Amino acid sequence: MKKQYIFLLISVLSVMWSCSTDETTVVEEMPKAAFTATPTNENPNYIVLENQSTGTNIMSSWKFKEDGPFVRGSQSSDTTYYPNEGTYKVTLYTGNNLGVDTISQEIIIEQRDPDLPPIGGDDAFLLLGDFEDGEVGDWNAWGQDVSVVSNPAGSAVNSSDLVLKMTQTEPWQNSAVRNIPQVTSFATKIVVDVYFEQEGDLKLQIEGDFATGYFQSVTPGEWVTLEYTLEGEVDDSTEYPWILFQGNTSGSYYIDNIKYYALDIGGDNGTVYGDFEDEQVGDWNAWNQDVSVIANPAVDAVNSSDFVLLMTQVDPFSVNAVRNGQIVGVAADKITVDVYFEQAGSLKLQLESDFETGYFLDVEPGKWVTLEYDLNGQIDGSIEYPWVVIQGNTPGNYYIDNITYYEQ
Ligand SMILES: [Ca+2]
Ligand SMILES: [Ca+2]
Repeated sequence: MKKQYIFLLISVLSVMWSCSTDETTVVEEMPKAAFTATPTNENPNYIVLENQSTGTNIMSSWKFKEDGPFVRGSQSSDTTYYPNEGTYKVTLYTGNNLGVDTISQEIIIEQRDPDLPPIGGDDAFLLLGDFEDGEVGDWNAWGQDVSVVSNPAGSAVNSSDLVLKMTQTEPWQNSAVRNIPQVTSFATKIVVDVYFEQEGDLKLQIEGDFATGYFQSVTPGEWVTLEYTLEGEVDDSTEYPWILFQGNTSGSYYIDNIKYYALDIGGDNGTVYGDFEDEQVGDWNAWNQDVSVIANPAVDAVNSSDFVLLMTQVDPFSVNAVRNGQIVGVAADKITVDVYFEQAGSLKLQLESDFETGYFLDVEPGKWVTLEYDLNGQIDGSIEYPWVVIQGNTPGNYYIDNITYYEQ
């Protein structure tokens, strides 16, 4: 893979330089790659790279990480951004029609960018249900005897007003099920408060297969907090169609404060549904259009990542990024998308099946911008939202990245 990149780079460079060679004999100087790397004063996670290469008619490309893509560099300075601590190998490739020279430096980043929210910390969870609005919300996907009631036994563990009740006299009778696929390999745990009238176990099941599941025994007559550890349990190639709780108890049971913890959830609770760093289109080409993952065409502070999703198009709306499945719930706050347009236009986000619907935001071309689609109060629990469709009303190609869903 790496060799192919280098071969491609050299081929492209030779074609470009052979075009500029003229008949007169010019004394040409071999390319010599050189650069300095200095953190900015404002933020040490931003590194200024001064290109000090020499040679005749040189062109330069960077790799900001050992396994990163080639990024076209300027002959003066470029800035790169490393949000996380670590050691990164930066390589500069400088070439002309006499050849290519390379030089590398290791950059040590001492700490995660302090301006970013913490990753995977104790506050980094998605609240999937606290029922304080009096609504069952997404939690009764199977239409069973599930309702929101007053907390039967307020205590230090759960002092909140409202909780979800499964009314039953036989084990397994009524389940709380949410069909939204939120479980990914980034998941670390699901935490839930539970109150059993009679002894039994609470099962958490995230796979489609009913033979699977995690059981924990519950002491009756008081609220207890259960932690289901999911670290290393979630496999990207398996589907996780729901989050399902079942009580193996002959009495009614109550649950509340369902929290989903994952390494990709920041302090502001966003869940990333596409960053393309694995170089895979993944779920984002449900309509088999001209959608591919490529190296970031314009690394900057807004989007410093290596890989992005490209929609190759010449007509507005001709190529869409589509992911099937309901992502948004009634607690939706917003979806944010980083987007790069070659030509001016607007980006449409469509969640309903009806093509008359959708949210349009204008996009300034030639740079990465972060768009925020405000969904607060826009999601109706009785409507189906079968997909996330992203369409560019621009005559040029467009690129998207970091598609993130936030709940309130
Ligand atoms: Ca509650
Ligand atoms: Ca990316």
